[in-house]
Amino acid sequence: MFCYQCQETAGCTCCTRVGVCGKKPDLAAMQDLLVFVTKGLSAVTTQLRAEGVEISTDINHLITLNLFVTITNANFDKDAIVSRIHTSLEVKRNLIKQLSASSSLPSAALWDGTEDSFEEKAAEVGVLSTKDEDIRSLRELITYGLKGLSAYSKHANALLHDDENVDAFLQKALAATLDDSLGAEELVALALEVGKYGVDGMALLDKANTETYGNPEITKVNIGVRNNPAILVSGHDLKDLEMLLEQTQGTGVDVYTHSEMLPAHYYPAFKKYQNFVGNYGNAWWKQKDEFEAFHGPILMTTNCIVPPKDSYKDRLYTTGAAGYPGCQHIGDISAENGSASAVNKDFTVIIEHAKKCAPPAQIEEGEIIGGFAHAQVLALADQIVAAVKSGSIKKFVVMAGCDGRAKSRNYYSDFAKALPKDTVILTAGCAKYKYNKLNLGDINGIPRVLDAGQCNDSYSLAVIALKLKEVFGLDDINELPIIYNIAWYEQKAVIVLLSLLYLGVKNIHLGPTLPAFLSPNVAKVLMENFGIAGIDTVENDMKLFFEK
Ligand code: SF4
Ligand code: SF3
Repeated sequence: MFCYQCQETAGCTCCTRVGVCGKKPDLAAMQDLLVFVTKGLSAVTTQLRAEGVEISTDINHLITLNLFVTITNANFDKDAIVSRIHTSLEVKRNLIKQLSASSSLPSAALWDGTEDSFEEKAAEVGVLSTKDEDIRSLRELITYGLKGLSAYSKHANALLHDDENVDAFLQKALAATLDDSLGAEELVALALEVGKYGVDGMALLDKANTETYGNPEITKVNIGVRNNPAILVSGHDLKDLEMLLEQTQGTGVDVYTHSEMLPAHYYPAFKKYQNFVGNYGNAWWKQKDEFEAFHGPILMTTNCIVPPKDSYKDRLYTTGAAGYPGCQHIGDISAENGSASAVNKDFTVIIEHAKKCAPPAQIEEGEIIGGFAHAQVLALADQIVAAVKSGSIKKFVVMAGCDGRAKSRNYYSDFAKALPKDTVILTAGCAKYKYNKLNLGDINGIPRVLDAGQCNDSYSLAVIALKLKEVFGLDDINELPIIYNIAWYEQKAVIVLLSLLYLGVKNIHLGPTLPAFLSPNVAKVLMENFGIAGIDTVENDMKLFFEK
């Protein structure tokens, strides 16, 4: 195996024997093959579109879900991946028949095979099949960005919001990674275009979320527990949470959020559920201890799964893109019926399981505050602008992104603590858990940590920045008093990064390490053209940001 798609890749280089995330070589091989087949399928759909043929939303969704299941620690179930390869090959076979000519298709589009050939083919088509280090780096940068975009599209699709332009681009860009005629310059341009569609994809999800559940608003979220049996919901899919909350009404079972599901509490629509108690635990990587202490069943709606301990494995359920062998997967009943109607899932088995479990053990108590997505922040714009003009707020620090296991990530807690008291942190994603319980205080009533929501809500931070640029009458977003110090882990952070670059944001600091998939030359292009940089010690970075 060869995988270097996430920040925790072995030795900051690549995982070759087993993934640090727990991915085994046989699973890695099938994921490589699924990506290859999906690229081939995308070359076919792209050519069909060029011939004027409409591609169904079912096929668009198949492609995005194929990419989503290969995101770091989303799906460890090899059988589920193999089954998606079969489905994709079948769909591709049927689509090729509709083409006027298939002669110009790349070999990935033409490849077909039975299951006994999958392993052999997988060995030929992994990351290293692109020999040139820079072309490989750019192709992977694009592919990882598209994986992130797929995840966000999938969540919007679950709320019946689709954007054919985003899907058509996603497939065109995937197909372009197979095109040997594209050189480094063209691929750099394509990576930025991925960022453009990243903005569109996040805007689509923002529209889907806010039209369905209302605009996030300032909310205090309980981090303690009650004395009822309960279900813990993790991941990013709000539709899954909504269905579970509906189905738990009157059952005596409470529901808690975990990690990236925390921001669900900020949406008005979820506040009506009396059994929606609060948030339990921290970022994904602490789940081994926290899931054990929770006592009840856990529903993983997306990444990030840590291979479970035996002590709670029977309590771990997956749905959507998530999967783990031996853990029950809750499917979409509407999809099984072959209809493209609204997602429908039956969580009875989890609810019944919860009833037999002890209430969660309390691991924390108190409240945390959040809900500072664009509408809420813009409602406070006058107060914020006044604070900037009076000098009470000197700088904003965007610290969005992911959290992770690496000890070096303590940098982010220390950095937050060391920030001058006249700075405000703008955050989104699970990176916040490094500092959202530090009680950093407020500035004239404005909390010093403004949490917009999930990683996709980084879109909100961009909207806020663009609004501030307008209010202050600036020509360039980079003239704003905003520092970007972003933590990354998996591929959703890649689409967020490409989106920020597309919006013209310069001098983003990325840590705790730069991506291993950036070759020295590609890293140099990003540094020279966009001022991308890594992080140093907290002390040196404080000097860099505040003593200039
Ligand atoms: Fe390694 Fe990350 Fe790939 Fe897992 S996803 S195998 S940890 S690089
Ligand atoms: Fe976190 Fe996985 Fe990225 Fe959505 S939950 S930010 S790491």
